[in-house]
Amino acid sequence: MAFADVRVCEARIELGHLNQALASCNSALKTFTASNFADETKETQGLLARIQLAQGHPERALATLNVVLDHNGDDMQPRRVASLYEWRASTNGALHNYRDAYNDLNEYVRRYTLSNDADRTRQAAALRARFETDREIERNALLKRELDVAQEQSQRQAQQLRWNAFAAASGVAVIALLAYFLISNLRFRQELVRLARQDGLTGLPNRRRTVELATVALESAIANDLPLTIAIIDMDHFKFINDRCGHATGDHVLKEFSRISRETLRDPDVLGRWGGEEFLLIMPNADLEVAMATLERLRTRVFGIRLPSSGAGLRVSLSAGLALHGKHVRSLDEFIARADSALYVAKNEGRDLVRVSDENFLTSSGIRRATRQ
Ligand code: GH3
Ligand code: MG
Ligand code: MG
Repeated sequence: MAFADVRVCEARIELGHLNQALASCNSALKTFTASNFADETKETQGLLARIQLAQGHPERALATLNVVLDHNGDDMQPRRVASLYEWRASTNGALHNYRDAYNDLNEYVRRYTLSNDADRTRQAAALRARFETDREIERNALLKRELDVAQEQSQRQAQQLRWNAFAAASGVAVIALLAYFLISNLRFRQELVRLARQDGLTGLPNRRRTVELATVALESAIANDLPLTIAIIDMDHFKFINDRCGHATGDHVLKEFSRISRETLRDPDVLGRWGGEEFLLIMPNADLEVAMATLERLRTRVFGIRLPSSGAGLRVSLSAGLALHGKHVRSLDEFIARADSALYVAKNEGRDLVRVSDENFLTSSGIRRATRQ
């Protein structure tokens, strides 16, 4: 209420309603004084001085203003002080105290400038603060936008990484699958090749493979002018062994023979299953003497193959026909045929024998001796 009274008082002074203004200011002054509102009290007293001056009591007005400005206005808000000096200048002017009036007017101008400067500084500071705030807000918005973009980018990268990992894993899986198929296929092919070349019972090269190996051996012997001897080996009375001891025993004998051959033969020698209980032995770089010795070793070892009790009185033996490569051999077939005919002789002469094809026999005295023994 007191604050309203002050404003009303001020308005009434402006309108020239001095008595009413006086009533409002006195009412306000009473409240401010009672409440110890020093600043407001002095402002109200300043207004009372204006009323006193307007009512033609400059001495009272001066006394009042002197009280208000007892600390040169240093105990008041600066913006209120300038106008107090202005009124005191007017009061002093009315009292013809021109010197004091002049001083007050100077003080008024100084205070006014000071308060104006302070206001401007305050406004500038407020403006600067607002700018700073706006700039901070803008920077925050920018940072947020950058953060959003970075987040979006990292999400995209994570997604891309997931895709890459998935693609790499799929690639690895496909490669592993392909490798598996490739290896399986390779193994399957190797197995097929093995089956196509190997005899299932004895593990020896089968007839087809034996022909290939014999062909290579013959070509090499011709090309390098080296000796080559072959032998057709046939189990004696094998049908009889089968009949007496059973087919399984016959199989066992054939497998035993292939095992013995592996232990007995020289490195370059190759034994192939020619068919049934017949075998073709290829002996590269072996003349008839070496070949005879090899056959003799085989023959002796085979003789030691044991048969079950059902075969009591039976012995495993072999007969063999030998042929040595020479001028008279024109083809592998002919070569084998010569060995075959020597085998025929061995069978005819009583079995468990090694015989040499005619031409070779005639040309080798050493063999003559060997076969006689
Ligand atoms: P020879 O002394 O005249 O050669 O008489 P042999 O009984 O050995 O000859 P033959 O040709 O009359 O009989 C060969 C026998 O070999 C007949 C066949 O059943 C047997 N045979 C052929 N292949 C196999 C085989 O893989 N396993 C067994 N157990 N027997 C076989
Ligand atoms: Mg036979
Ligand atoms: Mg036989």
